[in-house]
Amino acid sequence: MKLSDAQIQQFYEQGYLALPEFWDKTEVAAMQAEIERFKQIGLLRNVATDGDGKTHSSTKANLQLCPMSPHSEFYRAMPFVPKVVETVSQLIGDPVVLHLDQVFLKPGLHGSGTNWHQDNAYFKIPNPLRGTALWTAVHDATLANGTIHVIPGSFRQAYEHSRDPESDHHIRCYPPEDQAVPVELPAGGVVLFAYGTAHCTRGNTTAKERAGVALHFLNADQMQNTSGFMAVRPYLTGTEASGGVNEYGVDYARTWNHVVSRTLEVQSAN
Ligand SMILES: O=C(O)CCC(=O)C(=O)O
Repeated sequence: MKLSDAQIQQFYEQGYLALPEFWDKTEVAAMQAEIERFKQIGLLRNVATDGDGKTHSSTKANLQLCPMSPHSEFYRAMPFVPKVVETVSQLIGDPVVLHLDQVFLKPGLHGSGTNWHQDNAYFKIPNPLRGTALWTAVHDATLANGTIHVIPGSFRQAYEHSRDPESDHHIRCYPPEDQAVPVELPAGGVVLFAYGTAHCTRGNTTAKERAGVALHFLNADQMQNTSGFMAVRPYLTGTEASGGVNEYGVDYARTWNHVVSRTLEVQSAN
């Protein structure tokens, strides 16, 4: 997707950019179907705790799968989609490398949020604007169901992080919450936020579940010393990019529409 100069400037100055119309209805249906399959086969893990960072909560649920790509052709293919690659490349520059993929699902009424953090507290890249998440609202993401919140401009400061007692493995920070901006999105909308941008999600107070899929990308010049969450880190632009052929033997950049159709067919047959 070609971005305007104003959109690129917004990312550089505020550290985030929302694109409410990104994925179409069929793509969103396939995302939902694949997450339903994850649920059915028990791949989503509740990372919410009772507040001691260890004992899993009996009343709250923050269901996570990280990474998704080893379990799903659909999510393996998603980062290679040309509109993803073009959008990310305009914000962090080439060569773009996929760093991580994950999903969080908040069940209705007892879905809990993911506390404030900067992704760069995990990833530690030298320039926190040269890595970005692309967070997709798999269902409509609203204030009531705890959509993502960001703190504009927060990439300029690295906040201190400590163990998050409400999660069994996350860390969190305590940024100035009065500066937080909620990003409401229709299903299929995305928000890109730099690795340095402080963000969180809130609890889901509605009866319907809500999922968010995050793909994380960095510029290859930032790769040294980054922690290795994924065994495979495909190049998405530059001379080493192959649309997925080098890593998976499939040109996902060209066959995305087939992957989407196949995903929907498999789920409707079950
Ligand atoms: O969707 C969520 O709950 C959190 C997503 C997130 O924090 C991230 O991708 O870094």
